[in-house]
Amino acid sequence: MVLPVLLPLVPAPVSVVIGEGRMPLTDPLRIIGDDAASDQLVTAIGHRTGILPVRVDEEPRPGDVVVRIDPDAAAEAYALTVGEIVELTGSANGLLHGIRTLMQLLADDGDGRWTWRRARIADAPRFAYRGVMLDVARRFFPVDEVEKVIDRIADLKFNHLHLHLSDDQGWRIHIDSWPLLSQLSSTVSATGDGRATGGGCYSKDDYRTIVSYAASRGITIVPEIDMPGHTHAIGIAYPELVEAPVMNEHLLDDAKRLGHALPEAGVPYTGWGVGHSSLRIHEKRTYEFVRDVLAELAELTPGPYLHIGGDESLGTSPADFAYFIERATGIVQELGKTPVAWHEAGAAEVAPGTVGQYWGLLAPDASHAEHTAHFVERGGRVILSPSDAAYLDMKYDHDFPLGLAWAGTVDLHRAYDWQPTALLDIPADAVAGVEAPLWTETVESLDEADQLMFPRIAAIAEIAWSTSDRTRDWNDFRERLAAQAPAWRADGIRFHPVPEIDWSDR
Ligand code: TNX
Repeated sequence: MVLPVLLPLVPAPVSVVIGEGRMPLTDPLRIIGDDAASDQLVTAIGHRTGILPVRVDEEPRPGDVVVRIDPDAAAEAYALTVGEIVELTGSANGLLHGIRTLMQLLADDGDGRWTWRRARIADAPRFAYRGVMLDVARRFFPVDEVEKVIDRIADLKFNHLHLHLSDDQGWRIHIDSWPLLSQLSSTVSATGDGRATGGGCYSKDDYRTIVSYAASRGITIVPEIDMPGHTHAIGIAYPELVEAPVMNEHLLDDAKRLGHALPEAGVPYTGWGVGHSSLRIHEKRTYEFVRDVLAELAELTPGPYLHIGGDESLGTSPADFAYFIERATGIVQELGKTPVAWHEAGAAEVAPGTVGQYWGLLAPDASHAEHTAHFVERGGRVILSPSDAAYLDMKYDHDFPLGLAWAGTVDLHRAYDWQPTALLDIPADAVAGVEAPLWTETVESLDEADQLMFPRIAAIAEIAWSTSDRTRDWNDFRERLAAQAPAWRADGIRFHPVPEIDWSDR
């Protein structure tokens, strides 16, 4: 099904009735209703148009915007009518989504004249989990940049931000009970050519700031401590927790080709190799560490999830890996949180209800599919991050200067054209949702992150939010997406102007 006339909305809403003509924004523009949502709408309109709306508490009159909580609305649902008045109702988070839709209905008619496109919209998400992952371990993003990423993804109706807080190259969150991590394990970030730059680490207050900023935008933070592999940085502060690096062929080849240094115990690592590090699986102290770290993170994190990593643990034997994963997911559960782990962890008897994150290909390798399905057998659900479609760090094409290409190149069409419930042989209701990870080995700035994220992140947003697989339409999406360019430019988003889209100037 293709919408008969297009409204420039991304992700596409569940139902749209397009009205006749446009309604001019009044001056002053009056906003009546719910505080949290109205305040954000005031800021957004002011920023975009230069018209600063006023909040009033009066009976609505033509031209006003009315924003009201509907106690009966489903979790993230909203209804929006742009007629003689603009009327938005929904759940608390539904109102936030409605505001973003309303902002996409703003049209610049030239000469400083702003109008609303008239429409009646009813909307709610397809998947409850719609995520983006930011790798702050390879390249540290300070709080203000994380907030900008939160704004960007909230505008596309994502509701989870997964922070990859630790990896071989750095540890990015202060832990009171293991204080050397923030002092010694966070001193460098990797750069695009494997050199080191200044690193960084979130204090607990920084992290709380991120959590509450995200919450005010309807976004839940999912913290990840990657274990038992990807743990080289831990060994810089606490050598007794980590085995000596074990080289693998791929790492050696890459290091040679790229001119990167090899991992060396106790020395910060800035290469891109994976699979060389492992926690010491049979030391009692390892589990004191895991418990302390996860307990402090659980205490800081109001959201339900703690991600324990579990990917690419090539330096850990399969038996040790399985033993570790069982214990670590069990610890998360004892702390009252839901464990999340990359799909390899499905080789183990994960704690019941553990969520698996699939990062294999669109054509799944049999063992990846099997490991992922095991989470479902254990009563958990699955987050889909197919690397050859949803990975934001894959190059658009081989000439693109940023990103990697180990999963192939991912142009916009490829990011858009896949079907979450057809990917693995698991029941449709076992799919919790979709997540687009941005790994940052090649990323040195927010501008560079933008170029990799945008516009592909909008394709993933639509897959996660909009209707069923059948009703998605590429050409329709292309037109709606083209219309986002002016707002993205106004927000300072350095999107990559992919040739598949005829980008709009206005
Ligand atoms: C694989 S995907 C990784 C990361 C790398 C990424 C680069 C996954 C769970 N692990 O360690 O950063 O490839 O694309």
